[in-house]
Amino acid sequence: MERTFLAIKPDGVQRNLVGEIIRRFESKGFTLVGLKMMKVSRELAEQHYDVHKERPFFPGLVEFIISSPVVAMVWEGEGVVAAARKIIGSTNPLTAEPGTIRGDFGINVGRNLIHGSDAQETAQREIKLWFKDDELVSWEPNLTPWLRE
Ligand code: IDP
Ligand code: MG
Repeated sequence: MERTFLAIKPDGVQRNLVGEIIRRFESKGFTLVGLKMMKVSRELAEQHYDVHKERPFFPGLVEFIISSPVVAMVWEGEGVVAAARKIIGSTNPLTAEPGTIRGDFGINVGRNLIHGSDAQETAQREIKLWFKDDELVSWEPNLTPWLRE
């Protein structure tokens, strides 16, 4: 089953949006299979954002991610990678569609509340980077017949 990696960034945690953000993926019908609150090490932050290491915003981004706790999650469901990106909204919250997390709660690209894997291969890499196998829980929600035919 398809899985994606999501992380509520320090601004989402500090602004008390953890419940609101999780609620959106829960009520959509996706399945939570991993969840932990953590302070991110510099090494993990740098590995996670490795593709952006040459970009001018990289140092500030790493400092921000390690500045305060994040909530790391793995969600499961058919099509969850692309659907989660839609629920999150585009990178700049100022122009992100209303109804998305970033569109509803943010105004600045450096404070865009949540990370979501951008493709299935990225999701696999990020899940491995952030979670040990035994931190992920495979389970069958009783709701399944009411969510899909
Ligand atoms: P994404 O989070 O929507 O996938 P990416 O382009 O992968 O966006 O960038 C990763 C993160 O880097 C963004 O979520 C944002 O926090 C930060 N970022 C991207 N572009 C800028 C920028 O121009 N200024 C400041 N921070 C940026
Ligand atoms: Mg990205």
